[in-house]
Amino acid sequence: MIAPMIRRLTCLSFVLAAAICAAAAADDPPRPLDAPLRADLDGDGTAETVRARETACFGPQEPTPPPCPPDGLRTILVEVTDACAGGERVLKLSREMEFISFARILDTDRDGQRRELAFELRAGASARGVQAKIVSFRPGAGGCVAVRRTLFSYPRPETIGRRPQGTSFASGSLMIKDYSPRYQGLELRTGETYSRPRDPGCCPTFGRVTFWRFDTEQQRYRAFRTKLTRLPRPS
Ligand SMILES: [Ca+2]
Ligand SMILES: [Ca+2]
Repeated sequence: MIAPMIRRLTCLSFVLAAAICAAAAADDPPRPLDAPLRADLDGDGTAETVRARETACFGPQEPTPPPCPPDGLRTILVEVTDACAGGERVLKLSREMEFISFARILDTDRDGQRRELAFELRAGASARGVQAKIVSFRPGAGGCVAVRRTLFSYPRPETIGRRPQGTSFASGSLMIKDYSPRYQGLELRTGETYSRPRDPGCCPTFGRVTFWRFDTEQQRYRAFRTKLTRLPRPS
């Protein structure tokens, strides 16, 4: 009498768990670039496509070629495609990474045209690997989209702050917002951490936050505020 009841309860909890899992999967918000972005990035009157291209899928077995299952681990890169010159031009814009934190088309250079592509990708078990960029475009040969300039690339020696002596860059991130009323348009915020050789992986010793504004005369980002702090030790 007890055993069938336990069995029924067990089955019921499996059914509930499956239902909850299915509901959770259905409710998962779409990831950035699950749907490609379309915009006239080079200003030639026709739209280009910004997409994430899967390069490999990782499961319990050997890596498999894409398409990857929707909730699985994968490597991806960001590219822009343009139907032009009787074919398709593909511009690869990032390294192979594992997650996309954001991909947005913005007017970051304040010329009144929303045509710059900003994105951030991450990689690694704790997503410590980072590559972020803001790219502007122009029409290139054969009417195909080409990179005009990379307006910001992170992390690079010129975009990470001065490291405290004896430390190395641990991780960082880029955010874009109208942070400062002193400057027109959008500003950037980079936040990064620096580790000492004996810091545990969880806990770098220092952090730095830097804000950047776009200098329209020089056509480049300039840091206008930066602050280094010593991070609290884990208890
Ligand atoms: Ca175009
Ligand atoms: Ca613009």
